[in-house]
Amino acid sequence: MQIFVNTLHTQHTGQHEMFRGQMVPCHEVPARLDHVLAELAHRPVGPMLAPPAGDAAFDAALQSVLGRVHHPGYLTFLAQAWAEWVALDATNAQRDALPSVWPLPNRHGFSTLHPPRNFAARLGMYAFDAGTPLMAGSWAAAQAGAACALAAAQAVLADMAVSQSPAQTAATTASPGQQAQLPSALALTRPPGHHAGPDFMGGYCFLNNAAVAAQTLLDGGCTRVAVLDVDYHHGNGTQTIFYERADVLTVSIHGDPATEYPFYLGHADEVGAGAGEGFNLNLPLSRGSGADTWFEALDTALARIHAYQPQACVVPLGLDTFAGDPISGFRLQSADYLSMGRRLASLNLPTVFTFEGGYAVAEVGVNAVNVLLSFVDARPS
Ligand code: Q9C
Ligand code: ZN
Repeated sequence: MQIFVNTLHTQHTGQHEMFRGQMVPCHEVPARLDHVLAELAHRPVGPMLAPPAGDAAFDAALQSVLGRVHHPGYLTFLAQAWAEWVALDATNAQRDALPSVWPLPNRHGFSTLHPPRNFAARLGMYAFDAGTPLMAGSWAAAQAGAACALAAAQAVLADMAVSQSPAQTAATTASPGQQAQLPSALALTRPPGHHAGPDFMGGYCFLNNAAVAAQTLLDGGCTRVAVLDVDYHHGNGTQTIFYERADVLTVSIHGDPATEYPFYLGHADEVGAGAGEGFNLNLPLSRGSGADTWFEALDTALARIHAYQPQACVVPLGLDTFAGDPISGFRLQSADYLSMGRRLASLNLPTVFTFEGGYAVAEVGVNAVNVLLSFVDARPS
């Protein structure tokens, strides 16, 4: 497994998030990624790499894929947001930007003829919560993270040689006698991405790294890509990006949005729309669910993905299903992540992982590496 590390991740270090009426220290902290790196140093899973620096073709590919996943107005806003925030008031340089006002499009509406000029009003239009602080380095860190997702997908594509013959690759992986080539890669990055939609940030996410990986796999010759989101929270951003498309099957196992963040999306009856009808599967589980329930849902997810016959898979890997997670409600134990890696490997697909949630900081490294190491150990090399 090739691991692309976002070396700029500490440029995004939030101070506070709004939680139950107070500002509390951020859960999504740089130490999370440091713990994964420390565990990988003890239990290596593959080479530690960086996306190509200063490579014009790579930079062009990054701008191109970001433009296919996100709206241009949103990307421009993100690129300029910090400068606008500081221009409002020089003392803002000491504070993270957070929204505190939102339009209610389904209730009172707002005039699309008069989009607001005010920065706080525009921040509210692009952000769905007050838990995703934006600071001086957020855009640089998020872009460098998306670059890791792009590089990870490109690395997998290179080893698939999918542009020659996707069908051949799929056939080869299925034949038992042969040593099939099953590349995998990880975008080891923060801030995370799966809550970021075409034109919205939230849930600690700005750019959707999993969507960047999926779109890159399609652009590289795959015709069908599956996304299997195992984070505790529904992947509302990824679902929204691909909701009307049949070339990406989005599957998410998560806390029931009736009680769990992000609340407004992630129900079982959301199956996709238009050309995408039938290509979204949500598997919401009650808060408090343990490994038995979770792995039953995983079997359902794997069966649906198998039926779709994708050429590649993207796994937004959140470790906040852990029993000790401070903001989540499932009850997986560290050993369960070994089983998770083995079960994911059983798909026998070229796979890109993106690092998402997981806020039991001391344990997130062990749990992440348990998935990754058991995944690679279960596959031909
Ligand atoms: N009472 C990810 O895991 N706050 N984002 C939840 C719960 C936001 C999680 C508050 C959680 C966002 C990538
Ligand atoms: Zn999460």
